[in-house]
Amino acid sequence: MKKALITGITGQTGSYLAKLLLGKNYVVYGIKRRTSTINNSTSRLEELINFKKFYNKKLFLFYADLNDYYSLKNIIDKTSPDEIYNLAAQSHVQISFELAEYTTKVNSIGVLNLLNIIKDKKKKIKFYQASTSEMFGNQNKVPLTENSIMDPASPYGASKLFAYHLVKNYRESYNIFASNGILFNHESPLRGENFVTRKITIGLSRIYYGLNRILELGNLDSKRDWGHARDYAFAIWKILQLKKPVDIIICSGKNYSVRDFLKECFKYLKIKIKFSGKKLNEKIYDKNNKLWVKVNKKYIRPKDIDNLIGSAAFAKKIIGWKNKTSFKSLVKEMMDYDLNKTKIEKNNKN
Ligand code: NAP
Ligand code: G4F
Repeated sequence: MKKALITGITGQTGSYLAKLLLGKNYVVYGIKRRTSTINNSTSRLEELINFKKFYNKKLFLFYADLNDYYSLKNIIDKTSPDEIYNLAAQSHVQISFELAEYTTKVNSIGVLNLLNIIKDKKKKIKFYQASTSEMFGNQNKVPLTENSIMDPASPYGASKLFAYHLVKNYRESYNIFASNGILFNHESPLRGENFVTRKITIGLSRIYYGLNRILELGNLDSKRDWGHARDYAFAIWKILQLKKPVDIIICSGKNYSVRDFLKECFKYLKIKIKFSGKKLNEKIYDKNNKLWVKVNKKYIRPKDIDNLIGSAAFAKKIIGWKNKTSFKSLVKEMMDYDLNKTKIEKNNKN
């Protein structure tokens, strides 16, 4: 029975990965952070924690932090994993402009801590690093490949690029099995509520049921290559099953703007809309002139990436992976989930 340690197990992709590995009969260890509200921190793992009969003996959570070297070493010594998936990060790009030092400490030095522990172990541990398309920044030549120039546009992107290079350097210097999965945006009903897709599906659901009045967003023109976190968790696992470490892009190969995402959600709701104004004055109304969405400069970043789109050709060749969930199905699944959740909340209020 294989043993895996997942950092970031309480996050979106970590929870999908945990479920996948438990289904493959792994023993799964995860780290969680101390929070003032105990249940909130593990809410995405509720299904796995509550399904005791099946998973109880195979899922174990420990308190640790990427910036607490001793806590990480202690857990790795105790559990002796075969594979470590490092998904923990301060993962919000806009917030990284405000928390630049903290983001760098977690996303860069945290990775260094893990690599140093692995380097000193006798046991060969396979290491996965959650690298990102944000490392590329604004590039004219698209689709982006593993050989594209990397020139990040945020403290988050820079912190992840530092970690990406550390992974390559430790692999080459100390012969450890360490891979970078360069993942493009992946979403789901478990996506953090302040990332744009989930903010939209929650925001529109709440306006639909009369619980909120308006949704405020930032840059509607930027394009992202969006996939489903469940599909991407599968790719992450496949990357660590290879015989040799790699640096590899995982993406859908298609991109859409934030405005396209909004349009698809309104289409799902069967609400006809019209756009008015430009840039900071842009607004979206329905046919009864009810205002649903407006741009607020608060959500515009000091610097943004306009156009992210990747090529999944190398992933197809090396791990036989191809994106499964279409943009339309992704929107549908997220809207179904948030509309249903909001409906229950509304009924409980009445
Ligand atoms: P997420 O939902 O924000 O989850 C981040 C996880 O990291 C959470 O479990 C969080 O714990 C944990 N964490 C944060 N700071 C930590 C620290 N100092 N010590 C230990 N744990 C810490 O992110 P995600 O969407 O699942 O993404 C997973 C990883 O992939 C991240 O590294 C992200 O940067 C990277 N990535 C994501 C995407 C994407 O589109 N989703 C694309 C490329 C790369 P709490 O639950 O306590 O906050
Ligand atoms: O949903 P986002 O915050 O995701 P972003 O910045 O692309 O980062 C995500 O994907 C990366 C992979 O490329 C990950 F590495 C990272 O951890 C994270 O998961 O923003 C997407 C786009 C941006 O251009 C942003 O300016 O949506 C635009 N946007 C417009 N209004 C907004 C909003 N983003 C957020 N979060 N909130 C808004 O109100």
